[in-house]
Amino acid sequence: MAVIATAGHVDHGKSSLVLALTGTDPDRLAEEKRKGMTIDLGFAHCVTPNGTSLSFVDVPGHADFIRTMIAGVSGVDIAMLIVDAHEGWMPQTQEHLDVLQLLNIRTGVVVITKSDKATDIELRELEDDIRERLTDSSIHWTSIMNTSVITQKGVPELLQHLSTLLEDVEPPTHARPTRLFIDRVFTIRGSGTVVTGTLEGESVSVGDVLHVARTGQEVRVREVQTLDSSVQTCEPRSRCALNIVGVDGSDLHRGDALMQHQSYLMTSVIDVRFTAVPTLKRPMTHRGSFTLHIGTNMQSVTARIAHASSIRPGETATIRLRFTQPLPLAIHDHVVLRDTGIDQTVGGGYIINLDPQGPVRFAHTNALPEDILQQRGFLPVAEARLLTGQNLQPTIGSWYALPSVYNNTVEQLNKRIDTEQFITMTDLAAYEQDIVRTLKEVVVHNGVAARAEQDPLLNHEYIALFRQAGLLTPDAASLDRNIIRQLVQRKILFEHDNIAFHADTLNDVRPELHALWQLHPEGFTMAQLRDALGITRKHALPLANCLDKVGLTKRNDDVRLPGHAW
Ligand SMILES: Nc1nc2c(ncn2[C@@H]2O[C@H](COP(=O)(O)OP(=O)(O)OP(=O)(O)O)[C@@H](O)[C@H]2O)c(=O)[nH]1
Ligand SMILES: [Mg+2]
Repeated sequence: MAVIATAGHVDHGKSSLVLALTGTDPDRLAEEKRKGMTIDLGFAHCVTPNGTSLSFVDVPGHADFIRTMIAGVSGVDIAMLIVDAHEGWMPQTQEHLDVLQLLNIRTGVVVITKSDKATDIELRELEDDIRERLTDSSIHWTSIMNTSVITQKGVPELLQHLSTLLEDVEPPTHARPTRLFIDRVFTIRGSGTVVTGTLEGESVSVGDVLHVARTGQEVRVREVQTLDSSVQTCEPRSRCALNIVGVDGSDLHRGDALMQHQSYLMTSVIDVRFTAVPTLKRPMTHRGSFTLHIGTNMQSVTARIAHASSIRPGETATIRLRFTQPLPLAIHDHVVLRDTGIDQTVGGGYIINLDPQGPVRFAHTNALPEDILQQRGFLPVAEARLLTGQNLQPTIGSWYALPSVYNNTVEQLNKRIDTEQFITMTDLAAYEQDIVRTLKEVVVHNGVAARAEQDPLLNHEYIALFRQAGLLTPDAASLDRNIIRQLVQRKILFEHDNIAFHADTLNDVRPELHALWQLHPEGFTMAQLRDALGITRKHALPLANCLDKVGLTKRNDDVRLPGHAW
């Protein structure tokens, strides 16, 4: 069930129209009643004579509350652009139209209100003016209707028209998991926390477990309401109130989001295919105090233009936006950018890359999965899915790579094993380890990969001996020096002062090293290493030297710092 949002200049009759349509005054705050002006979002719903349920979000028209307006219309399907018959098209009519278009709202109806205050000729002139202004609009404007809440003229017709529009609403082009950008939070005594918003993605049911995106807190849905009634399940793209357990109401606010666990990528850097609004007074540059609006969230951002120094009004380009608080995002999410310095909506568009890699001058101009994945080589398949929004299948193990990237790596590993004759597994990245096991005739034995027919040295008992010994390694001087030397040459063993360690043993102490640096960020001493591992000084010194050799540590006077292998 789609949601309908109002839009339009202050005092043009948005709230009065919602009241006339639904019987509910969306201005519920005392301050709103006193000032005769909408300050915060209002909500109302009704059932039309033919049985269709209509759900409205009423937004404020005053320029000071534009940020609230943007939060209110995000996620809705249908807009009612409201124009006062007497005042006609005004600045916020234009800015609200810009916002609706940037957020990719597909369908709308224009409503001329207060028709009781204008003559038929004036109304026709205004209709012509509006039609002209909307000629290039990206929104499908189905009708321009005249109403008056004084005479009730046009109100039943508008209700009828909205219900037919609802039937034609198309599902969103890009499927999403459940996400609820919160627009209201309140606490009901005895029931706990209630959050409301326009639901995206999939439905939410009683008993579902969701996560607060910002904090990762888990919440359980105790009750679901839509249109003021308790229901078992709330369908996407409708207004949704959730009574949730597991988080205090005071810990949540507008702009927070609930989502299914790890179903969106949390990021604070995005590339956006951005279009500057045609009414912008001068070209947009990266200089400006920008606020980014996504869903009901808004934050300060810095903007970098990818392939130019400025964007002229009406022009489209790729920009990179950085903000502070990571958000749960997907490609094709729509965003709006305002410059709070000049107090104007400068433009907006859709996300084409999340957490983009590399310098901004290499940013893409589209959201093609191949482009997104190309720069990333191998990555966990779960992450590849979040980045592209596609249900990709793993290439190897739990990894995903584009076929070209995968084939390249296979070729390189084959070459390497042919020239070096064997590869110590701990020298390889996790995805390479998975690939090596699949290479033709390659066997992995004692942590060493080699072609099956090869070198008996790789099966030498010393390898298993050192591997099993771990840190309590035997004195290499008492063993066959010739074999030890060859194993050291092949980087299966690492040796210092006749004490040798298997490569795997060195890698196995990663957690302890990590813990040591947590305690001693300035670097740990030999004594601290010895105590942490419970070994003798005789072993600690060679161990530290071998750790230096594999790059897990690096020496700095008397202490060890993280090496290049991290
Ligand atoms: N004559 C006449 N007055 C109307 C009509 N509709 C609204 N008004 C008056 O216009 C004024 C503003 O109406 P609102 O509904 O508060 O306007 P709004 O667009 O919601 O205003 P904001 O929310 O502050 O942007 C009120 O005094 C209404 O009584 C109408 O059809 N005819
Ligand atoms: Mg209002």
